[in-house]
Amino acid sequence: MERRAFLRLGACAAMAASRTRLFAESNVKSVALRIGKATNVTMSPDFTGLSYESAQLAHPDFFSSGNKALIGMFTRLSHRGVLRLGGNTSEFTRWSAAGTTESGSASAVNPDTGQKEKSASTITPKAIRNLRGFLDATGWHCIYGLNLSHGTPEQAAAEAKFVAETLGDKLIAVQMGNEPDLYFKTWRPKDYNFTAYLDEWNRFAGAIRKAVKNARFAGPDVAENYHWVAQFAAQHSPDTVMLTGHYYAEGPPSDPRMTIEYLLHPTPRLLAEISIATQASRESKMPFRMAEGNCCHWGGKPGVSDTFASSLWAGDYMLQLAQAGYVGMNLHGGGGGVYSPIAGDTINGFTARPVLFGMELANQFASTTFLDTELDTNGANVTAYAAKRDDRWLLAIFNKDSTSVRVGLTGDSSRVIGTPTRTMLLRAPAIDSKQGVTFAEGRAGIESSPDSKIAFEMSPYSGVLLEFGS
Ligand code: BDP
Repeated sequence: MERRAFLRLGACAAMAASRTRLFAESNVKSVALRIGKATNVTMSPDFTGLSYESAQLAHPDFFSSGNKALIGMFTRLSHRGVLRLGGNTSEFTRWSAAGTTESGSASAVNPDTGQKEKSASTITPKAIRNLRGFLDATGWHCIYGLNLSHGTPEQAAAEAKFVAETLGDKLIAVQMGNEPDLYFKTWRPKDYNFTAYLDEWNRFAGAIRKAVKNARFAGPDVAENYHWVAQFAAQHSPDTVMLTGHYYAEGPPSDPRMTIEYLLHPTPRLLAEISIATQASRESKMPFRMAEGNCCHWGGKPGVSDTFASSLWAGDYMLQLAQAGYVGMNLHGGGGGVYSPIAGDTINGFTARPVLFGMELANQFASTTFLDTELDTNGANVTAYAAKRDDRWLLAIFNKDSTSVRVGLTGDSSRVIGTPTRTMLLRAPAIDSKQGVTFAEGRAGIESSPDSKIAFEMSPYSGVLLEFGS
């Protein structure tokens, strides 16, 4: 006998009462999702990543095997992620083979919002040895940023040599420079262009190749000029193993247009960047990684980047990039930054910020192969992703709309009928909640019906992960 599985997925307990009322008023948009065949896109096992300022290394106890609390946060997110070190402060770090680290400053470094030299920016061998211990303890790998704008090829080569020898196969690649496409605004002449950058890059790469056996590079780590990615890909040398670029969904925080609503709607800029990045990646056969980004640049916007909206944004954004064929992405953070996925320091401990919960949801798709989907949103702000791994089927849906939606699965959905083996809900008391965000096993009230379709209801502003199969 055929059955209809009818699931009710609530965004939160607080919404339960109003949900009934909303449904009674038929204020529910019907959304139709058709799941098709497997694509050739697999989400890489180490897709999930975090990005920190290089200046964080000036506090060697932060990324160390002794920082159990931070190791716990990283492994909760993923057992195989990528830690990218860079940011504005990587343009000021100094390698000191004999040096001692500076003291007297806080142990956690916020996302950097300026272009000035920071007081603590000396990186010593101890920091790199400790970093190796941290990577071993977490199972994570590393992309390491070198100072291109204020350093010399010789300094970069000495630092890269120690980093490569110490991190071994934990090092994916080194990068030279952070957002060099914006150098023309700061420490280079106004006419600084890709050719000038490539010239510098080649001088640094040449020195590093002499010092480091089997050196591996990634780049160009641009802020926004993705044409540089295409140019870099076309010029790449065999030891360049990855293309990189950044993405901040909105900003600056002072702009009143930068709101939760803005964050939750797709932007043409993102689609344009994805198109250039994936084309460059296909043509050069090099993977592309979004190496640094988050919801709002200049450190994030309070009331947006630190709310539940950032959870829905992060989960949806990650799966969008994975489905497009990116090899990974790193959300930027650190210390008390507004958008930091993990906030805190070695003295006060660490806490999960809303954005981390969305990342946790998306990370469930690691190593799965995406399935074709067709979504008739009926005007609702909803996105959906389906994937499979062996005999497990995953479905993630984000209702970024202020109304409830009823999702009906149609077409080739026979694989995901019946009771999900796991139902995980991404929810919070409200879209602008800073506390009370959870990504946890939820209750799904299942009703049966005589056709083989699944339908379920989602509350406004909620996410769900359904798993089917063994
Ligand atoms: C990027 C920088 C990073 C900043 C971030 C921001 O690379 O260091 O923290 O912007 O402004 O451009 O939030």
